Amino acid sequence: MSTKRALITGVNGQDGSYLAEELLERGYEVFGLVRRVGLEAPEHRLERLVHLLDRIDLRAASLESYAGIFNAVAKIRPDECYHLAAASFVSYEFDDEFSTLTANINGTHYLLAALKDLVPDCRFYFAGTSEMFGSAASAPQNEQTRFRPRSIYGISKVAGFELIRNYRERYGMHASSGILFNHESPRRGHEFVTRKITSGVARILAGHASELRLGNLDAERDWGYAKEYVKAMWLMLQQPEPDDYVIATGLLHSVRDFVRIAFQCAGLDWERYVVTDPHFFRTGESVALCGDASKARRILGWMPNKGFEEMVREMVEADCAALGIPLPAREAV
Ligand code: F7E
Repeated sequence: MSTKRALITGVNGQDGSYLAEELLERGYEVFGLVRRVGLEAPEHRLERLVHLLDRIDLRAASLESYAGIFNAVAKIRPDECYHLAAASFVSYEFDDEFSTLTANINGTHYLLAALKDLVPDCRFYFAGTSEMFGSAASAPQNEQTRFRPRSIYGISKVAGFELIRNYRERYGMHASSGILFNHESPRRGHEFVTRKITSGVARILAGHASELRLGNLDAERDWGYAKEYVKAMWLMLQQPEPDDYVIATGLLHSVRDFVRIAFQCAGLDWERYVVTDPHFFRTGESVALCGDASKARRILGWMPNKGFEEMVREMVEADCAALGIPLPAREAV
């Protein structure tokens, strides 16, 4: 059998870089779409891919241009396509609404339409999110739970999700959506709370900062480990039939829990350093969402393994190592 070709959008993000590694290990030929500026400054903009640059084939294309996507798909002719690129920070800024909606919905539509016309047998993965549930009326959330998004990002993802379902039903495409709850790792972007905390701990330990300013410490999330979540994406595309799956741990932790464990890993008392700052509070954010991934477990044989505390420690260790500081010996957290 010839080598399978996989195309990843958002390949330079947290999930994209782990997925590229996963697919390379499985013998795939991996292609990534990146913006032209990314190729111009790879050591800076493609930092999560530096160790893979000689093993993956990066092509410049903007998801805002149908022509660009069409040309890239025509040249690559992928067997599997993982659409991870999106404006993914859950911003509540009014100005961001327009660009988030346009980029996320059009980008998904352009890519699906190009695949349908050029390689209709290509299997497609769409990165859905728990933000689609928003203020869900029931918990835990599963594939039957009604979407009630509370952010523009969530709304854009519901639109993408419906595009996927329509292309699956109308054109018979093998197109699946993962409804992924929060997932973290040392490669998480610094704008998200977990990485903000672990890099903040490292900076305090190194003497580069004396405080960490955060928003709502009572906010709760179902936080999993990104490396495990990308395996679920691959599993979805190996199924005989396309479908939608919730991927989650089913466990809730608060931002305060995360903070306490992260500081404890560094031998610090969090209450001496953390300052709550109204600037980082969100109005009308999603309720504490908690996923029920029993369908993924039953059909894909997928389940989360890494524990919450172990993940927090890995992130703190990585941020400390990047600053060249050893972490105090492990104590029970
Ligand atoms: O916020 C609270 C904040 O920005 C988590 C994205 O991957 O997951 C992610 O979205 C919680 C929220 O992630 C700060 O209010 C407190 O309750 O890390 P986050 P998110 O908004 O949940 C979903 C599933 C996605 O799909 C998204 O793409 O933490 N929080 N203090 C804070 N959050 C931030 N960013 N900064 C703070 O200082």
